Amino acid sequence: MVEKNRKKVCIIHTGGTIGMARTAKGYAPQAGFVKSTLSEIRELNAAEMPKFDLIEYSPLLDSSSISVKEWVKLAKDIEKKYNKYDGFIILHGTDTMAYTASALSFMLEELTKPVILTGSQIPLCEIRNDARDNLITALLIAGNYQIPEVCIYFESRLMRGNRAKKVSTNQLIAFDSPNFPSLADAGVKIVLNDKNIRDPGTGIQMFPIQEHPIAVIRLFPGIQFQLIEKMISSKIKAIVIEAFGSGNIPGKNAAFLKLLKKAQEKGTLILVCTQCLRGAASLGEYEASQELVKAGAVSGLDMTVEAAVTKLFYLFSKGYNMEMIKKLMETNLRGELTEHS
Ligand code: ASN
Repeated sequence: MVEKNRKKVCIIHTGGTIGMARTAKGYAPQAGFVKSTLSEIRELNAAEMPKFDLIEYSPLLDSSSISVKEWVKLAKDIEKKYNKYDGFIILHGTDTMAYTASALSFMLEELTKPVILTGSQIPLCEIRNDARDNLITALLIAGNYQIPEVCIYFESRLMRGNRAKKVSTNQLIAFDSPNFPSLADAGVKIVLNDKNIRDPGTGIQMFPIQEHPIAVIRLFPGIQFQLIEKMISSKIKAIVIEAFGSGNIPGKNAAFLKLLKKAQEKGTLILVCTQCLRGAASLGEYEASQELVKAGAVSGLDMTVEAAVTKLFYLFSKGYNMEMIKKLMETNLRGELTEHS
């Protein structure tokens, strides 16, 4: 009876540390390794656990090699298998997990089921690892809870994917969601934070995104804007400026003002995010952001750069005109930002 009612989850393995094995060249993805290891984890057969199918991509990738092509493949596979499963798990390297989660949050429109990315800092092949717990809890959540969002599960926290950020290379708490609370916390019990979870969509619609010519410029004192100005041409569609504090720039720097003017003349969208981990870009708050306001810059508010970049790809792929894209960049589409009150 229980067997009949058991939920079904599709696990898609893309690569990353979780399924790596020791090789002569250091940890590297190994085809078939996750499958054989999962068959040895007794708990996965418990009645409370959902049943699962495992799909292994080939080649398995360190996530530093994952890009738009893989995002589209993932989104298409999820769309194809959507009706067969109650939820989806994506095993993914941690390095670019927040980018993939953000991209999927935009591409998987009108989501009604959980899509949870997880991975680990230590591979499953090691005696002491975070892989086993991350996978078991992510599976339990994907199978048993109706969370219609693309999420990241890592070290006891379920986070909205487009709010998450990798914050540590060596701690097991590798991710944070600095500007939005957890969707669920897995302590002694798994506690859902219902009020933070988005309402379900009307039924999946997948929109494939493409890459577009955009650039991210992180400001630092002493930056030579003359070098960057050369990059601005009518070919570049948007620049994301990672500004200081609440969106401030060296407003008296002639080379930077020249760059802003050139971007404006070429019709390049100027998006301003903050370098700070927490809080938002708030243009006009300080005199030091006035030149951005004058240049018609758009505020990235409290979006992560990962969300900002993937959202730009999504909106440019939709073919909207520049005015519409500017408006939507400041609009909450998937819970990725907090709108001005
Ligand atoms: N380099 C690995 C990756 O992103 C890191 C990890 O998964 N912990 O694929």
